[in-house]
Amino acid sequence: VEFSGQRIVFVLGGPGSGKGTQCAKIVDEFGYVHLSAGDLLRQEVAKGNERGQMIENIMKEGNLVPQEITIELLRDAMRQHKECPGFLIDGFPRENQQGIQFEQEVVESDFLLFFECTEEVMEERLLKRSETSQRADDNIETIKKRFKTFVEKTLPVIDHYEELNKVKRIDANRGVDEVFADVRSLFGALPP
Ligand code: UP5
Ligand code: MG
Repeated sequence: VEFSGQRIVFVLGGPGSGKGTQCAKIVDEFGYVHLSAGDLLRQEVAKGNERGQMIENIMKEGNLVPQEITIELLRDAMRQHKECPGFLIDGFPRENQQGIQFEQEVVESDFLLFFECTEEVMEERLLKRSETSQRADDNIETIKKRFKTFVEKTLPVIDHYEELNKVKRIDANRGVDEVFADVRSLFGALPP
């Protein structure tokens, strides 16, 4: 199998729950490779070609990009890191069908790390970031649409993996360091 021996962690949580922030800290401490599906898509947008424009329009509406694109981007990125202990697949799968196709065609996940956070807290963080960020989806209209997509499409993914006993939940409403203290214990306790 292509990625055998490497731990595969899906990292989910609503928009602004702190997925990217916590993944960066896991990278520093545990040497995992962090692949944000959203970042990979934004890199495609930056190419400025026709496909990039299509992706940009979807993201501005808070909708989901066709999974064939995301899965191909993730697989290509994973192939560049054959030696790492594991992958943090951040912001993916966004709906159940995406997880099914990824696990069939790329690799099965070991567990799903879920950053649980209230919309009130997430909205405040994203609006604060919007003062300085270049992200086209950090405006109140798109933020509301991202929340709606998360509830309708992505929460069922959490339910699905919950049924398989593969969800590890973290209370993400707290400060960065408090959240990471829990994340650190979790990763520190994983079998080698
Ligand atoms: N911050 C973080 N943690 C904090 C804490 N504990 N206390 C206080 N502040 C905290 O954090 C967000 C902001 O909050 C930052 O300013 C941070 O400093 C602060 P971040 O770590 O960036 O949170 P994250 O959960 O990563 O938020 P992000 O905005 O990236 O989440 P989204 O899920 O909305 O964005 P993503 O990039 O994953 O997806 C964007 C779009 O791409 C989607 O809407 C969708 O259109 C598309 N997409 C797909 O179609 N398919 C995919 O598979 C993936 C994405
Ligand atoms: Mg992110």
